[in-house]
Amino acid sequence: LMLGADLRQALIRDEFHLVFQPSVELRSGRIVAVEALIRWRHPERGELMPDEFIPLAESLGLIRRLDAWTMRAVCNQIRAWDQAKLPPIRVAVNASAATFGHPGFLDSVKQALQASGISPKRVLFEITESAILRLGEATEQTMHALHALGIGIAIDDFGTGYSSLAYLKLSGIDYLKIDRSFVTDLPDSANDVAIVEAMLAIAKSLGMCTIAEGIETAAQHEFLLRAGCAEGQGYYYSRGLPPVEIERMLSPNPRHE
Ligand code: G
Ligand code: G
Ligand code: MN
Ligand code: NA
Repeated sequence: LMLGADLRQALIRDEFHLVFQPSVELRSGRIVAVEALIRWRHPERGELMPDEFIPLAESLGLIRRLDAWTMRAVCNQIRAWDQAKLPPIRVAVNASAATFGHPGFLDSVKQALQASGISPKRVLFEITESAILRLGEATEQTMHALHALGIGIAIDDFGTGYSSLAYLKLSGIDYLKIDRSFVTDLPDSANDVAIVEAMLAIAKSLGMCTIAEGIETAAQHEFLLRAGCAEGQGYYYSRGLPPVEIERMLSPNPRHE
């Protein structure tokens, strides 16, 4: 309850910042994207993680303002990286169901893009399958419109939503992000091997790109590479990093320490 009052203040006092977790092309090891992950620098409690305040923001009706903050911050970051002449990587943005399903969402996205002057192709929205299921018909239109703008759409935590696969027929889905619960026990678990191979096959036949989450070991990386997964994210490559660290990793002439 205390934290809820602080959250309203935090939006005014601008206590949030983003870290960026690299997404690596498995074949080449190149960073092709980053996922923006919000953090709250609480004046007394220190750095808070999203699971400590996103559910609160959702229940207090503050999530749209928080997600709008993230979107603006991401657009500004992309512009800054462009001005610094870094390679044009994609930046993935997590959006809650309430944000994605709101009638004003599309306009707010367009506005953020226009204000920053960045290309829509640089932005990818991550939405969970449970969120898609909760939202129904309006979601299809939103996804279609975002896709038409050139913005990418990823299904986050794929396989964990207790949902049917029917929503995969919706147009506009570009990426499936295989949830880390299926990656953790690779390659030893025969069940997870079978499930992940089936997910990769579905994605391939539907023309979607694949990203595996939570890769922590070389063995997991090797398995996913051989199985045909396109990209990977996880502590094996990097945790979420502040912008300067991303700049250092992407810089064409890295200064070695
Ligand atoms: O590393 P981490 O604890 O940051 O991420 C936890 C979860 O928080 C992720 O699954 C992600 O979906 C969610 N998350 C991170 N940043 C944002 C954000 O800006 N908005 C929303 N709605 N969710 C976020
Ligand atoms: O959006 P999403 O729910 O996927 O958010 C990613 C979350 O997963 C973040 O909390 C991030 O810190 C966490 N994460 C990223 N890479 C790894 C990893 O390799 N292992 C584990 N255990 N967690 C990870
Ligand atoms: Mn995500
Ligand atoms: Na995820």
